[in-house]
Amino acid sequence: MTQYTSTVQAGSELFSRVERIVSRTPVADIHTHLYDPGFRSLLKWGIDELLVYHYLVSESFRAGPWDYDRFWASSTSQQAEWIWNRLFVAQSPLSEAARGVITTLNALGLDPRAGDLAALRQWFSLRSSEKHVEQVLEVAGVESICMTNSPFDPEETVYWRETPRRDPRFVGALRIDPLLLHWKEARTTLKEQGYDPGDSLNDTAITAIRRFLEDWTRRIESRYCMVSTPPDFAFPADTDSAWILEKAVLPHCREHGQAFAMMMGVRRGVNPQLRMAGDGVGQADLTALAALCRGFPENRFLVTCLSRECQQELVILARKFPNLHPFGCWWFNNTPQLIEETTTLRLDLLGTSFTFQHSDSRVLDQLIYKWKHSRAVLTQCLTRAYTQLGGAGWVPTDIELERDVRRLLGGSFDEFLLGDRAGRFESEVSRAS
Ligand code: RAT
Ligand code: ZN
Repeated sequence: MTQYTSTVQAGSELFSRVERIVSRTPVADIHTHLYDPGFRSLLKWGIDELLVYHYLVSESFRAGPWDYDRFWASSTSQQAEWIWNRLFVAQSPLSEAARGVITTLNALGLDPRAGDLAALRQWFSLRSSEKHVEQVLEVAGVESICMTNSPFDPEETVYWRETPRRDPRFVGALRIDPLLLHWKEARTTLKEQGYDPGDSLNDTAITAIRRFLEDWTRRIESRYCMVSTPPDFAFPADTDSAWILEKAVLPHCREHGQAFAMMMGVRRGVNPQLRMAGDGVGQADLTALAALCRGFPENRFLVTCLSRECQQELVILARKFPNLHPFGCWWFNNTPQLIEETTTLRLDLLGTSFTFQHSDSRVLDQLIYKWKHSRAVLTQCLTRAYTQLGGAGWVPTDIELERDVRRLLGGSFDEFLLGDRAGRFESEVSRAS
């Protein structure tokens, strides 16, 4: 009985220590759709952008009669108004994405219940984007942000041609979905950009693809190369995708020190009428991932899975392959319940050798809620884990807590990308002796 009481007391003291450290440790957000402010209108922020987030678009279509065509023909501010009325006026904003808007507004000092949408719009309209970026990063506790940079997106490539002034906190990451998933379309883009791959997928094409990847990797100073894959993605396989991956992408990654990120299990266009909001989920075949990790030990794979059913298999594969690094609770997994489940599983089986979360923010202000909500769950998961460790006879110091939290919020990712885990271990051992 005495022991039980003291464990509970230690637990609440521990909770406060963990909470303090988790809340003040800066985050490296390793996957977002945000842009460096130098890309001007590509960086989205403000109340209307928050409201037309595609997670909320799909929810708003559930809240009453719908007319897809009318919605898409409307302006952003009309769409925002429609979503506001449906999800925030006609009902309580209980879903994760709707609650996120409330968390964000409150953290910015705005009362979402006090005024109407017009008052919120007025507040945002008086801000400069520079000041807003500073405030949001400060409030969110985010120190660096990986973008998603697609050489296949004409809106984005225009900016790269201008060599924009770069903010070092916004880091490049090369996104290559069309190259691996839609070779015929990708071939046209390569050709237009002066990398003629010819008509068949042969050595000439591979040389052109590698030049294309090399140039873009340099231009955007890419931190890693990434793709999202459908549930039926297979490797090895007699497909264009498997061929390009093996002959061009993986050698490119090895040669240029790029990890290869795979976001597995997205079923695009389940309801095309919803456009970007119409994507769904399917269970990925992780035997493909195992084959990649086994067959290409010199490549490093950063992986997140969209279906809940894949999470345990991913973690177990990571135990088998040091060249595999699980990251984040992606998209439909970014809910408190699933973050808690996934993170507990990862802590139990991997310690701190994974990246706890990425925000996937598309609107700058979302950094605030995504990280506030995720940090709350991390605090719970870690408190439980350290309480169990305490029960085994190991009470962590603040320095140890800080080290572990830093690793989960970006440190492990850095180590994985640098591949310096062995080096660090050796230097730590020699320092200690
Ligand atoms: O979470 C999202 O916003 C999705 O639409 C996707 O962008 C996904 O994160 C992806 O990068 O494919
Ligand atoms: Zn994304």
